Amino acid sequence: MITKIIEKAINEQIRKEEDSSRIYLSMASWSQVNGFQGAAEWLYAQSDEERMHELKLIHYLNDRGGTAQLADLEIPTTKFKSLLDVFQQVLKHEEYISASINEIYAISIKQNDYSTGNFLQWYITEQIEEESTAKAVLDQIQLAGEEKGGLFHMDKELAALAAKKRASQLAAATTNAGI
Ligand code: OFO
Repeated sequence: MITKIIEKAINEQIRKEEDSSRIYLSMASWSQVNGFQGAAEWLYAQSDEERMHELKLIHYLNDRGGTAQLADLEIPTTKFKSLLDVFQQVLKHEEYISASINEIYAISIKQNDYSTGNFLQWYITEQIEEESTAKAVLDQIQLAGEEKGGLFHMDKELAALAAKKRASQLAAATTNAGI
C-alpha cells in the first residue's frame, strides 16, 4: 500500500509527464510548420515517449493501491524564435524533470518506500539519457549557427534519431504486450 504522500508526489509527476508530452507536441508542430521535418519527427516521437512515461506512472500508482488522477494543464506555447530556442527549452525542461524525479526519489526513501525508489530508478536512468541527447542536439545546432547548410544537416540527423527512437518505442511496446 502506498502512502498519501507518495500518491500525491506521483500524481504530480503524472501531471508533469503529460505536460511534457504537450509541450513537445507543440514544439513538433512548430518545427513542422517551419520546415524542420527531422526535428518535427523527433519531437513527435518524444511527445509519445512522455505519454508512455505518464502511463507507466499511472499503472504503477494504481497497481500499488493508490489512485491516479489527471490534472488541468496550461496551454503550451506555440511561439519559438528558432530551432535553437526550441532545443534550449527542451534541455531546460528535461533538467526540470530530472530534478522532479530526484525529489520523488528522496521522498520515497524518507518514507521507507523502497519499492517506489526501485521503480523510480528507471526514470533516473532515462533522464540521464534524455538530458544527454538534448544537450548533444543543442551543441550541434549551436555549432551550425544561422548557417542554412548546418541546420539542414542537423535536421537530417534528427530524422535519423527519430527513426531510432520509433524503433525502440516499438520494441518496448512489443515487450510490454508480451509479444
Ligand atoms: Fe523527458 O521526461 Fe519523462 O520522465
